[in-house]
Amino acid sequence: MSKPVPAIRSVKARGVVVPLKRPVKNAFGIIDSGPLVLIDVETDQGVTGHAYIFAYARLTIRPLVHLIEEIGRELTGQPVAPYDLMKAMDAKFRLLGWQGLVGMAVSGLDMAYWDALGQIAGRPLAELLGGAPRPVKAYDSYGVVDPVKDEKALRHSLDQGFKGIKIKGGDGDAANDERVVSGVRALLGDDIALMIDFNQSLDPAEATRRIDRLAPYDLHWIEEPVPQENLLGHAKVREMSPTPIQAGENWWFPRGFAEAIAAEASDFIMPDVMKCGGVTGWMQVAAQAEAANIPTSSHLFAETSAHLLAVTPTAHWLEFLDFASIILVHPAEIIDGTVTARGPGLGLEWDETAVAKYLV
Ligand code: SMN
Ligand code: MG
Repeated sequence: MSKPVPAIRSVKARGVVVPLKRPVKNAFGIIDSGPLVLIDVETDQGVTGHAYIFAYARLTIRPLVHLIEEIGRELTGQPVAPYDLMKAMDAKFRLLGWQGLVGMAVSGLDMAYWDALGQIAGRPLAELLGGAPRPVKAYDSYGVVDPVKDEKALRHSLDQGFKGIKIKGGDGDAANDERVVSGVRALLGDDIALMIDFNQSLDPAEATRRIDRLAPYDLHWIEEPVPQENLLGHAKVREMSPTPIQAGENWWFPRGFAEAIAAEASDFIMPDVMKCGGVTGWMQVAAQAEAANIPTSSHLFAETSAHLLAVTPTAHWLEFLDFASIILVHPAEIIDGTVTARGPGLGLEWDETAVAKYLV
């Protein structure tokens, strides 16, 4: 006889705002601290599943904590079964819609469920999903940079073995983009992948103009040139672009990717595990990406994404943009420009002293 499925005892959520080593300036403003929500799913097997989500702003921490705990109250006593959780949440939020804070809460719960299952099995998530942890090629993700002021930091990234660097564009005019890209390219040399992220700040015509101007600098990808919901706009820009287009951090759940892929919006995709439906949603996105032959990278969440990219057939790059290290006992480690997933589960253990310090 098989063992009973573990059940939920309680769901707790806490908000923290952590300091960042490097603020992330983008086309619309600056992220100068890390507003996170930590999720703890206690099971009846003596194990508590952990996951964190990124609230984007201080303002959304409390609503997210509330959503997670209120949804969690209804889950108490039910099995730790992520697939069933997703089915139940789809039904629960069908009329409301689950994009936005609700989707972030649901995806976070899914991640914590998987973490609990991994801990109970005593195995890393990548193994539960049929693979094994392996070194995943990572790029160091910057905000807006100045090739002169940030030279030391960029050189440090190279010393860490990163073979890719992402910077932000669109916070000034096209000439400024070119000044920054040419300066950074000169500093990195020809063999490092250099990506630029416009964070949805351009219209299709302007995006095409700027991308043409940046063509001599051999960019690896152009990210979110136009608003994320403008799939046709992405497709138009892509058609004209000499450089591959990257997008996906703001597409919601596997359905969002199905629509984007059908629209031929992007050469590459980079699902965000907190917006694509957690681990369960990611695997469904990865299957679509394989079928459509689309290189797949991650957005934020290096610790969890290292597990997922290890079992993603078209795995491309892991984004390293560190928000959580400071509250983790075992932060993601960069070894020769790669990150290897750690278990058991997602490998997330809270440093409670740090959590107490940054709790809001
Ligand atoms: C980004 C999004 C949200 C927070 C930080 C950075 C950015 C990226 O779009 O691709 O990393
Ligand atoms: Mg981005």
